[in-house]
Amino acid sequence: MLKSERNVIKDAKGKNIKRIETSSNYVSEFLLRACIEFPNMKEVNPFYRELIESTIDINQTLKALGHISAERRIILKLKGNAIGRIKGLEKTESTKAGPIVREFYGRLSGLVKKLDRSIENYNRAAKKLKELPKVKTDLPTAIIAGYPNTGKSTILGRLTKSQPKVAAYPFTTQKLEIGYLIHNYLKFQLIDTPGLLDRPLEERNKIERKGIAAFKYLAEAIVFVVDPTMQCGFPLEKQESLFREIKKEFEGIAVIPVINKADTASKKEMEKAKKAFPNAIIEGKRIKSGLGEKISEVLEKEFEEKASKGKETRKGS
Ligand SMILES: Nc1nc2c(ncn2[C@@H]2O[C@H](COP(=O)(O)OP(=O)(O)OP(=O)(O)O)[C@@H](O)[C@H]2O)c(=O)[nH]1
Ligand SMILES: [Mg+2]
Repeated sequence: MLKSERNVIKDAKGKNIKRIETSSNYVSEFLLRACIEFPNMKEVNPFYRELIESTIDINQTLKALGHISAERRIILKLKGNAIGRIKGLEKTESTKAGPIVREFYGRLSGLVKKLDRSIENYNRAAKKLKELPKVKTDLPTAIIAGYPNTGKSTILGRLTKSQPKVAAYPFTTQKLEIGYLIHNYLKFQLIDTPGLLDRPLEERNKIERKGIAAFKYLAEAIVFVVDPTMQCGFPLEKQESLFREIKKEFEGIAVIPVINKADTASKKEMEKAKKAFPNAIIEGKRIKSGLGEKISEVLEKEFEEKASKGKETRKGS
């Protein structure tokens, strides 16, 4: 056989091996990415773990991932096998390379087809995970609660300098608003939760309650905003009962009551509110209430206590 003939055969083998490598690498890398991208549930921050568990069907997703990873291994095996067979072809058998490639393509596409359902399930879960809010799990955090129109967003704006970041949250049509409070060179995270902690929990379904409970793992404190003027449309008694409910739900987490709109409330309204919320901070337009300092103080204390007790680390992701 001439040298040029030998090169042609070698070239043909190389080309066929390349075809197998290209197709199988494309598929197996795609599958590998799915396996790597999905968070390890044992390591994920408990706040996100709660959210993930209430947002996606975790068993179905893990099953899909198991399937994907097993099929990926089979693809790698098939690839090695097909390439080995081509490499082992005698010079006289060069025409057999084409059928080996075609057989490989056939099995690859059969495997991919079998994965359809799992990939679909995985993609659905991955899309939902991408939509989870991006909050900082390593900062001392307070969440703002209270009936609608009590002034939660206004307070967040007053306490934090820059425009709040917005983040979607499952279980509510509204978005979380996240601001950062700097005090004594320390940074604290404040989260306004419109549509979440603004009405009795009994009005929530199970999944929504799980989404609300997730905040137990994130927050060191809850700032509960009260409107004494009733401009918000909710009588003080209702606000008191929501306050009690939130305290119970978030047992062990500091709750800071704030009587807002003190600039416009009547003396009588203020007295009634102070009686109902004796330790509340008095807040309002152009009122120097020291609310920012109070929140920072509480958050710092709670954060340090938790760290020194070595309690289940809620922080860190
Ligand atoms: N006079 C007075 N009005 C206030 C004060 N804080 C808020 N408001 C007004 O109260 C209304 C509601 O304020 P928001 O900050 O939007 O209330 P919210 O609690 O975020 O409302 P939702 O997002 O619907 O739950 C607005 O018209 C504000 O201007 C205050 O301290 N004094
Ligand atoms: Mg608001």
